[in-house]
Amino acid sequence: MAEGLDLGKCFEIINNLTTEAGRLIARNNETRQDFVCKSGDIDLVTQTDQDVEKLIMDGIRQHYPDHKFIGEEESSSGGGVNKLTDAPTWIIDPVDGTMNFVHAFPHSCISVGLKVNKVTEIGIIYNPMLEQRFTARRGQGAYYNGKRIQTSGQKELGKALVTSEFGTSRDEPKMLAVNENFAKIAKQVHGLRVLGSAALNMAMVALGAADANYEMGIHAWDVCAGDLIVREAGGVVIDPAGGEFDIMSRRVLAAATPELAQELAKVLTQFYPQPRDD
Ligand code: LIP
Repeated sequence: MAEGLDLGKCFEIINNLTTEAGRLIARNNETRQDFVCKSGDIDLVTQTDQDVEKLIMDGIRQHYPDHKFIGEEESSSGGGVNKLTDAPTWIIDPVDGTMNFVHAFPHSCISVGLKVNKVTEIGIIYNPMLEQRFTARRGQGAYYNGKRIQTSGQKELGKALVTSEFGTSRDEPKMLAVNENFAKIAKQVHGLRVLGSAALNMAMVALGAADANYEMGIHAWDVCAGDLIVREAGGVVIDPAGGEFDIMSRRVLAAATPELAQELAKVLTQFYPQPRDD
């Protein structure tokens, strides 16, 4: 199914689709957005989330009717998360940082990754409010607005700027781990930042603007593009306990270097979100 797939053409198509979708997001971000609550009172969705996901899926289907999708809003509409197979699969968060979007706080983005044979070949993270476009193709480096980027190379936790999130659920076991980690990490690093977008947090690591990111509670669509972009910028993406990254586990740790990743993993209180995405 994937033999002979022109990944250069795929990249061009998704790049253009994210530009078109970005115009829709930026236009709708000028005012506060109406929203609906999904799994809880801080897990929001807007009509723009729905419209962007449909725009991207319809645009891809015009070229590749047999490609598969794992989209945040489609996955939340009752059918659950589609199973990831070897088929070319587009993993889409139409508006990552929907809470920011609702408040017209300009740190939201479209995050799209393409997996073929379960290997991520393309990643795009695009914040249209601030014209921040992060892109990567496997083996071809990571780029910010067309300029090659690389991680900071930071190896020491004590000198690291770390990003993480409170997340979009308030369930007690998760919040205990989140708060314990914030309290611990804040005492051991240069600084802790909460952007409100998992994908943009990872993009900051790729840019060298942050040195590490961790989060337990995210979904595959939050991290698919960021995983590739960080690695193509010379960073590492692992499980927050120090093992191999598992995109369906709802857990991620991205860092500028393996040394920093392992140092951070050693201090984190672990939380294992359920259900997984698979
Ligand atoms: C959100 C992320 C946020 C994370 C949440 C959620 P959404 O994505 O942007 O950083 O903490 O768990 O995944 O729901 O806005 O697309």
